[in-house]
Amino acid sequence: MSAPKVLALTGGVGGAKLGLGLAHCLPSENLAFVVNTGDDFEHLGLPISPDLDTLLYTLAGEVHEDQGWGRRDETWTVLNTLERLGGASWFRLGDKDLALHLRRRETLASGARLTQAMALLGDAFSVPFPLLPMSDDPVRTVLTTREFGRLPFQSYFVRERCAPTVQAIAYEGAGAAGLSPEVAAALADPALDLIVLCPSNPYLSIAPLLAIPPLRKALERRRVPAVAVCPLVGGAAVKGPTAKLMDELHVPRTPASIARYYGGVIDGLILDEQDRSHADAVRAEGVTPDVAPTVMLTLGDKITLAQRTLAFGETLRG
Ligand code: FO1
Repeated sequence: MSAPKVLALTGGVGGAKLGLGLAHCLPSENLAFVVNTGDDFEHLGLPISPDLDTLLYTLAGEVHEDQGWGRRDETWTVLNTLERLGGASWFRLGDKDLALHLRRRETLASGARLTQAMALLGDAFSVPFPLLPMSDDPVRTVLTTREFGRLPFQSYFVRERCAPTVQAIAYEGAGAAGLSPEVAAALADPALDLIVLCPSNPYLSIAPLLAIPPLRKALERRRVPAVAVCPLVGGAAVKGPTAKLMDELHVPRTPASIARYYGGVIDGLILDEQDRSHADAVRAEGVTPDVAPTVMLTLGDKITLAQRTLAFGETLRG
């Protein structure tokens, strides 16, 4: 049987882990990524795209394994010097990472779109898979919090360490954002077999994609199965604020809530083995459940989950 052609929607560290697993299972022409840019912002005069870079560094084998973001073997001369000069150091950009940001800024300043800038960086890191920003138009995730009122994403996530209580989330600019030619082509590809929603934070990493009207519409009108991997294990998130956010948004921390949230854009949801007892509740949401080990600690775990995801997609294709 030939390898399926897969489009993976992703953002954040959990998404990149499954992305790496998929990259080990599929040839380069059979896998493309559409990546959240709601976390993007400008800092120190540089355009920052954390989820694109996390995926780039992960697929290139350059990611800092413990953090899940940034580069391994990083050095911090510029940031430490900047701090001594009274500059902002709360958002940690290492020396090597800064070089990438300078290159991206230079490329964008020459008139390139973000998609083209990422293609150039992907080539530079020998990553053969397209890493497509969800849009070339700016979309910014903004949280309304009890303590601070309106907080841009990175101020909430990094500066305040996700501590503020979230009352609402907005994806500013999403309503007016268009599809790049590259994302439009990937969604309309007649050879496509499967769409995968990676185990990213649904509210922070996947929702910005779904808030872009033509992207949501294309997913709703899909002609191939779409499978999500549940980011919860036993009612907790493997990493990050998913469970805390669900509490604050008064959503039960269950796989059925994730199935409901993704209603209309997925056909199947992979639950962790610990959550086997939730399968019927997921089915009641009109989504087919499957059960697999979803905690990805080793490369082997990532590849195994990717294989299970592809096999589940194959089952749903019938
Ligand atoms: N995350 C942190 O927790 N602290 C940081 O200082 C930080 C810096 C940073 C720099 C570049 C980059 O690409 C990512 C960075 N991240 C940092 C991660 C990032 O904020 C989050 O992983 C995502 O935005 C959430 O998906």
